[in-house]
This record gives sequence, C-alpha cells and structure tokens, in this order.
Amino acid sequence: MLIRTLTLLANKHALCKRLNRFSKIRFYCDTKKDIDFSKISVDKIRNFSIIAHVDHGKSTLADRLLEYTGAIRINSGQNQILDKLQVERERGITVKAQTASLLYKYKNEVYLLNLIDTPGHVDFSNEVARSLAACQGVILLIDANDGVQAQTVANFYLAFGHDLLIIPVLNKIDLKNADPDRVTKQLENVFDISHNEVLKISAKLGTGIDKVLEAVVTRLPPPTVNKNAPFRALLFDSSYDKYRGVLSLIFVKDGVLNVGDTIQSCYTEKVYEVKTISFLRPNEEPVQTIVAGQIGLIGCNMRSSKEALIGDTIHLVSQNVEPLPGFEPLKPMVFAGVYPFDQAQHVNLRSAIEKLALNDSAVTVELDTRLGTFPCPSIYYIIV
Ligand SMILES: Nc1nc2c(ncn2[C@@H]2O[C@H](COP(=O)(O)OP(=O)(O)OP(=O)(O)O)[C@@H](O)[C@H]2O)c(=O)[nH]1
Ligand SMILES: [Mg+2]
Repeated sequence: MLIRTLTLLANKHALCKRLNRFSKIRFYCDTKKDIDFSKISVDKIRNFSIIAHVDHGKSTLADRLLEYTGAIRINSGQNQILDKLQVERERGITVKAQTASLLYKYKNEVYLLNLIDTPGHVDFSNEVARSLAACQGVILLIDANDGVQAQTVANFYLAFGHDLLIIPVLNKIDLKNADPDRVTKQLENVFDISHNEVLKISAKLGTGIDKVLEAVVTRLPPPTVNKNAPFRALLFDSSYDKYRGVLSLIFVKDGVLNVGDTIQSCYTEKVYEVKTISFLRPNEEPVQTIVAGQIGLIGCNMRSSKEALIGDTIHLVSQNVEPLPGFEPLKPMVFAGVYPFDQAQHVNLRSAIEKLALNDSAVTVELDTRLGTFPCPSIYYIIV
C-alpha cells in the first residue's frame, strides 16, 4: 500500500514537472465530438508547411505544436511523432512529408491549422515542392547555432517562388553556442528579412511556441477558395493501406465533397466512389464532409498509387471543371537495377519492391526477364 502511494505521488510530481514546462500553455483539446469541421469558415483556416535545412528541428517543432494544441499528450513518450516510417524512426530523419490538422483557439475563435512537416534532406526536396502546393505560407526554421545552410536557401526560394508568406523562426536558442543575433543579421543580408519578423524559439524546451501559433494565425492568409463553386481538389500526396488501397491527400480548392460522392481524375479520367474522408489529427479522424480550404485524406478504392497522380485535380463526375494549374507528371531521376544475391530471396525482394511501388507513386518498377524466366526474373529495374 505504502509503495503504491509513493509511486502515485512520484507520478504526480513528474506530471507537475512536465506541466510546469508548459505552464503558459492554453490547451485546446476539442475533438470532433465538439466541433463540426465543415462549419469552420474559410477565414479561420491556415495551411502551412515547416521548411528548413536538415536537422534544424522541423519535426520537433511539429511535436510542440501538436502538444500545444492538444492533438497529442505532452511527453507522449515519442519524439518527432510525425516521423512514422521505420526508416525515419531508425535514422532520425524525415523522408516523407506528413500532415496534421490542429484546432487552435485564438482570441475566442477556433482556427483549423493544417500543418505539413517536410523533410530537410535535399534528396527529398520533391516532398517539399508538392507540400507547398497546398499551402498559403511556411515557417522557415533556422538553427540559431548553424545559421542559414544550403536547404534553407533552396527552400526559401521554393516558397518565395510559390508566392507564399514566410514566417522566419530561429530554433535551438537554448544551445550554448546559439547566436540568434548573428543569424538574424544573416537572414537580413541573405533574404532581406527584417529582424522584427524573426521569432526565437526552442522547440526542444517548448519556448516561444505560443508566438509561432499566433504568427500562423495573424500573419498567414486564409486560402483563397470558393465553397459554392463545383468541387475541385488538388491531389498532393498519397499512401497505401493494405485494406483500403491508395489513400489520397487532397487540398480542396472549391466546393464540398461528401462520403458516397462519385469523383473523377482530370488526368486519368478514371471514376471512383468516395468511401472515406478523414482529417489527420495526427491519427485519422473520419468525417462525412470536407469543404473548400481544408486538407484531408480520402479513400476511394484506388488499387495502385499510379492512379493517384501527384498534382492531379479531382472533381465530381457530374461536373466538368478547369484542372488546377501546375500539374506535371513526375520525371524519373534515379535509375537502379536490383537483384538478390541469393536467388532464394527472389520472392521476398519482389514483394518488398511491390510494397514500395504501392506506397510511393514516384517509384516506377519494370521487370527485366532477359536473364531469367517468369515468375523469377533475375533483375528488377526500379526507376525513382
Ligand atoms: N537543443 C535543441 N535541440 C533541438 C531543438 N529542436 C530540435 N532539436 C534536436 O535537433 C535534432 C533534429 O531534430 P528534428 O526535429 O528531427 O529535425 P528535422 O528538421 O525534422 O530533421 P529532418 O526532417 O531530417 O530534416 C534532434 O536531435 C532534436 O532533438 C531545440 O530547440 N534545441
Ligand atoms: Mg523532420
């Protein structure tokens, strides 16, 4: 009994210590039970990405934003929560952009903030480019110790080229060698960013997170969309679920989409029935309707990721619309011939490659059977 009481007291003490770190936090934990997403007006929506050089702390900032808005628990025991892939968790790097929809209360108004955490590594810059297509602004995160680095520059100009509003944020101000004043001057010299615009935070310690959220709400514009026009949405990412097939992440440019509607791809002209719509908070939260300005995941029994073309426009089958601009089919950049050392591993290799191709529409696979016979060809060509 004594041990149990002591354990409870210790847990309570630990919890208080954790909460102290966020003592200035105003939690906002409404779930869909309290709020109808389709009723949130467009002027209360902000869609933004976090962009930066590798390791400048994007995913850590995303964690804090999720915690601050009550989407996840503080110290949920997992860092960089949006890094869901095994390789991301093992290596501590983001490979695939991830979206989370947050509810945030500012001056008694509820805002829907759609955040996209992007990878910083140059090899995955395609992920950044496609994420920006769904945004009206970005948080440009800069390590207050390392300052402006190659991908800071590349990503800044990517956002600038998309006409996106940029919120400059210096991170890791808790580091002993951090020099926020030097880096602020660097931003002024390199990007012509005024020192007044620069926020200074520590994503690790949770310092200044409230200012970041305030800047997102006050500085970024809402999306320019039309709820009353025929439904049109940009497909900007996809993933594969073994039970539901391909799930497409869409940004609704105009109109309204309901579960049960029949949609069509502008590019492939294939027709699908919408089976599920969900918001990522960051786990899937099913809804019946998604409206203009919002970002959500739809499942419509697409069998292959090749059908979910990034940059494609989807619309209701009954209504013809103008496709959204900027769609270009992906060009293969890296070519690889892959085969197993041990021929007995053919079946495993084949199933791994098929999974990869299903998950990532940027991967194209061709079988080369010249050196073997079907169903065990000796070489798989993977084109990424
Ligand atoms: N001291 C300190 N460390 C931080 C801070 N923010 C992030 N880090 C650390 O920096 C490292 C990289 O953080 P991530 O959040 O994974 O960085 P990232 O920008 O998402 O990295 P990529 O997605 O791979 O480009 C981790 O070890 C974090 O703990 C901070 O404010 N202070
Ligand atoms: Mg990351």
